[in-house]
Amino acid sequence: MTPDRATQDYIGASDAHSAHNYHPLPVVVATGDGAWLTDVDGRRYLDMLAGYSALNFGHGNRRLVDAARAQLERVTLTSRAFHHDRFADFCTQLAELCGKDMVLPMNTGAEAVETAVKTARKWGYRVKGVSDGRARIVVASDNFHGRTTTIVSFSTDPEARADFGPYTPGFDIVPYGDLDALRAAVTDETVAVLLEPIQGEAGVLVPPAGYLPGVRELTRERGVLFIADEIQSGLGRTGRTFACEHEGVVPDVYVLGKALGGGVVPVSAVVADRDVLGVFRPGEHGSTFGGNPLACAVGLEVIAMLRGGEYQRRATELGEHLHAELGVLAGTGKVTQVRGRGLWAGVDIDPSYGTGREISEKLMARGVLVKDTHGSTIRIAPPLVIGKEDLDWGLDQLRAVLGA
Ligand code: IF1
Repeated sequence: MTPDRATQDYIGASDAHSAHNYHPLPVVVATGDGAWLTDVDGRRYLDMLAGYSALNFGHGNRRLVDAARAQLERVTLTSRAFHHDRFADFCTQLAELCGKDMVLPMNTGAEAVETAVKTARKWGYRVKGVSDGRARIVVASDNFHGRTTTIVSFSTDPEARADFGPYTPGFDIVPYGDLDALRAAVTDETVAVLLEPIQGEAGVLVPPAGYLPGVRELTRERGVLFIADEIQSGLGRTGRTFACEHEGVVPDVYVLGKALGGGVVPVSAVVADRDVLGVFRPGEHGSTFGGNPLACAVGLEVIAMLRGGEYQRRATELGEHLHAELGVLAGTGKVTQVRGRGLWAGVDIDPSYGTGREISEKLMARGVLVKDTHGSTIRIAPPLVIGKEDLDWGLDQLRAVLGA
């Protein structure tokens, strides 16, 4: 595929003076509206990635843009040195959405995961009574929790981890979905189990039924915090507010990000009860931007939208349709496996059709944007506002690429 002039110029300019820590598809987006993007050459694309679920409510969502604009005209940043008048509502309403007592707002997902790690350690020393410096956290293989030096220390992906040591100690890695392995890894010095309720980067991996309830029971028995990284799985994507809900599980700590900022600003948070988040005293943790007025205004609108349940319903209904259609493709053998929940799918393509990257490029040529992950897997996660006809059109393009 040969991108035309404007696209080529943009990509050349981008490559010249930016670090090459990404290899984006050769599309240069200029504008967005709902589930659709338009590039600098005027071509339209259906966005079936939605910023890895940061754009659950679509591009240019009217309610979110209006909330942001109104707050832009008032005040955008105070730092936490002063109070501001959107903070209390944001924390109260997010805590209520999660059924918890307290919120600690940050900005990116990785910062929220770091915050959860610090919370668990401090809770371990001050509440559980673990000896100083001994706290351990159990995590899963093939996890993705972000890119800080501590977080990549417990990654099992060489690409994410190699050459970034020395690594932060204190983490034990067990196979995802294996309750016996988890049970064997928990000791009296374990302060937390940190998991994605559905693993995103691993290929939208749903754990075996009963796993999350098993983790809940085990952590409760052993006096260990269950931290659910719902940064990607949460806030409507799977058809529920939280992916944990599908298994009737309530973790001790929710880690949220992505869609919490409505695709407008980075907003993340750790949400837990007072016996956990109450461990922090002034000066022990924070961020210049965390909980800023603009972030709170947008986050408040996101929470209000989730409270209605309409997006969760759409994710359930469209998700059933998506998975039914992908199931038919799987029947042909051109797709070897489909995983996921709600409007979220990891689709393993028969490798004879090419790598995930090659399939993504072919879809792009037909006006559909997705992102590959390991091998010949593509993930499908359109904005929850996508129309059924548009979703069907996107699936038609996938069928066409596979000659089905
Ligand atoms: C990139 C993956 C998705 C996450 C979970 C924390 C974070 C993420 C469950 C950190 C971030 C992103 C980051 C993005 C690609 C993307 C991703 F392929 F890398 F794994 F979505 F599947 N917990 N996920 O999924 O959040 O600090 O980025 O705000 O390019 O690194 P962040």
